[in-house]
Amino acid sequence: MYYWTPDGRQILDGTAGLWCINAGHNRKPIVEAVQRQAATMDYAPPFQVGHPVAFEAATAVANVAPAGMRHVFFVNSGSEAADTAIKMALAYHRARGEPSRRIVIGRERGYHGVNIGGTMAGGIPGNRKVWPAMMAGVDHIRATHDLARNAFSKGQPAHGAEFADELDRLIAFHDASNIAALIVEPMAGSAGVLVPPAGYLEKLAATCRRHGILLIFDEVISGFGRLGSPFAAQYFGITPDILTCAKAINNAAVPLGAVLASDAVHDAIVNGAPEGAIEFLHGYTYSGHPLACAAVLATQKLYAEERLFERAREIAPYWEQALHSLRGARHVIDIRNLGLVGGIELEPRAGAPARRGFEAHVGCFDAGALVRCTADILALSPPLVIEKSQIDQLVETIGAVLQSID
Ligand code: PXG
Repeated sequence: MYYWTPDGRQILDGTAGLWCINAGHNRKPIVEAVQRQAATMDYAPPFQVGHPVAFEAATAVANVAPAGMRHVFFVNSGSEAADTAIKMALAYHRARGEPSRRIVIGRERGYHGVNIGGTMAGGIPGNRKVWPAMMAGVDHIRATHDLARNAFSKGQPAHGAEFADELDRLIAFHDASNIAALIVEPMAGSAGVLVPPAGYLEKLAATCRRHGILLIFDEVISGFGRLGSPFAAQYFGITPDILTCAKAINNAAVPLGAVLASDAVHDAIVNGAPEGAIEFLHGYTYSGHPLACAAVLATQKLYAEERLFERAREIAPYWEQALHSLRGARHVIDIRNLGLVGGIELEPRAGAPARRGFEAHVGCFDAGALVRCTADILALSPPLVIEKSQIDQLVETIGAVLQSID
């Protein structure tokens, strides 16, 4: 649960590194699995040949995947997963004889990494403005943030299912025959912890299905227990067509991401290729890297043995109540939570947006706790092994720091 600074101070990790160390730091079974693998087989090519550890890791991921999503494509990061998912969606429509379906719809404030597809489908203006229109044909639905109606919601906010109607507007505008996919984080993380309103994701999924648009869930943050279930897809009871993940897949021990595909997506692409041809011309030198895959196996085993996803679910009510005890604290204009995720939105300082959030981040670090800040929102996502006393420490630290800054 801790980092130590070079001068020996202990820092409580309130962010699981960067939403990724779900089992806690330096877990022995994972460390040893990576060491063993490095000494057994350092590398093998993923083109034309394969190796057993990659297949075992794919099976381990498929075993916790939403029903019907048993096809796993390994990449090296969440960004590569997003771009791979987008290419997969276009390949699917082409294989089925609908090559006009090329537009990808994202959401404002969405984050899908920093490669070309993810940058364009993402909805963070600062991340896009230097590279406008690198990928033709993206559009965005609005974000669901609605402080006026939903401030201090516990869990899913009550208001805002109608934000999903934005998708109907874009379908009417572009025509469904030109739209390949909708990509969203089921719970938006990086841009400030935006929890989907009740009924919103259900509406998006139904609209996609009705119009033959693939639904891509970016579960790079929400995957592997963050919400108390293997994926957000199971938490919300909504199965996408394509799902991206990374980070906690192997406790971030070695870089790895994955794209999961439904049978329909897999079969259309693979069965649609001429006999003997390469089905999906895409892949990386390090896809299925043995060290990363060994870490997947050890991590998934640890999650199961220690029931860490259930643990997250069990401790989530305590987490919620502790976070919301900060209601009324200085500068706080909203608190939101889901699973083991928390967002604390601060009133921006007049004329200096993002400054107060950054000072809170630095103040917490000086006081022995690591919290993320994204503009004036503090984002929390502790390892799933956090104890109640550590939740108290985190919340008390934040409360004291907010009191101390202007
Ligand atoms: N999708 C989502 C939903 C993410 O959160 C990525 C894709 C990209 O993953 P890679 O592995 O390429 O970084 C992410 C990454 C933050 C923060 O401040 C979050 C991420 C990265 C950097 C900062 O919350 N998530």
